[in-house]
Amino acid sequence: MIKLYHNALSTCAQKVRFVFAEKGLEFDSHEIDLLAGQQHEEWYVKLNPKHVVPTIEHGGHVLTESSLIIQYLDRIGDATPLMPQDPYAQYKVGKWIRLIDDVVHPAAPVITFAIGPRPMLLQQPEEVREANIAAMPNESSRTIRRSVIEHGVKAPEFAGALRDFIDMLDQMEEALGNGPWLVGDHISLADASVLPYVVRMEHMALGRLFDESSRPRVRRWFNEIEQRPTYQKAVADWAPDFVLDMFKTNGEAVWPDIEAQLN
Ligand SMILES: N[C@@H](CCC(=O)N[C@@H](CS)C(=O)NCC(=O)O)C(=O)O
Repeated sequence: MIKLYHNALSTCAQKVRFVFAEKGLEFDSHEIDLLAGQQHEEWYVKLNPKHVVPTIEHGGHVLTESSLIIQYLDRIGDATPLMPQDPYAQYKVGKWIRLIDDVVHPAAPVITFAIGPRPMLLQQPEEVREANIAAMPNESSRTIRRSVIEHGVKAPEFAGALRDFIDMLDQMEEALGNGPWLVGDHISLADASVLPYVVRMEHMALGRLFDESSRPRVRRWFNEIEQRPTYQKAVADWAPDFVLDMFKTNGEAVWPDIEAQLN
């Protein structure tokens, strides 16, 4: 059994759990409480020196980096391959994976922490919040985290992060003009890679950026994925209602400020 260290709402963990489900693979679940700072505990850092989830343990090996993990799962699982056979289609899947790793994922904590958990974090005693941020190993991530928690969607980093998410939606809208999935006729690792970031927008009340009138192909793609039992099992079932309600309320509250940045 593969051991998975993950977090219910982490984008990279959603991606990996979705591929587990699509490949019909099971995992032995070890949840890491990111808001409580469990990712910084010594035993976990030995497994994942970047202090992040997800991590898997399989066959005596420790594997990190969600994009590499999903490719590994695709190779070891028996179900229909999520990487197409055609070399050019493989290249296109690789480009989506790179877009997520290089551009969209780095923007995700900005979007998330400026909106969803921000009011809750502002209620924590400052020393608790600061201790958690201080334990993050990357200096620029610490600076950004402090800024978005302090200034919310008015933080200087927010507009650029939002633009990165919107560019992703535009690229999806264009790609989905060729068929129901991002690459080829079947769901692939490209769809799995992008999915959590679309989900994140939906959770933060940003779903209006891909509704039937703004980006109808992305909306239909998302509707299609939401109906898959694998989505239910890997993403929806892990998201606690009270957290989703909190994110949505906080997202609605800041929507006017976000909308102002779009014009
Ligand atoms: N490149 C890594 C990034 C993983 C990552 O950033 N994980 C986030 C959750 S989505 C995390 O664990 N953050 C820890 C923190 O916020 O302190 C991967 O793809 O696995």
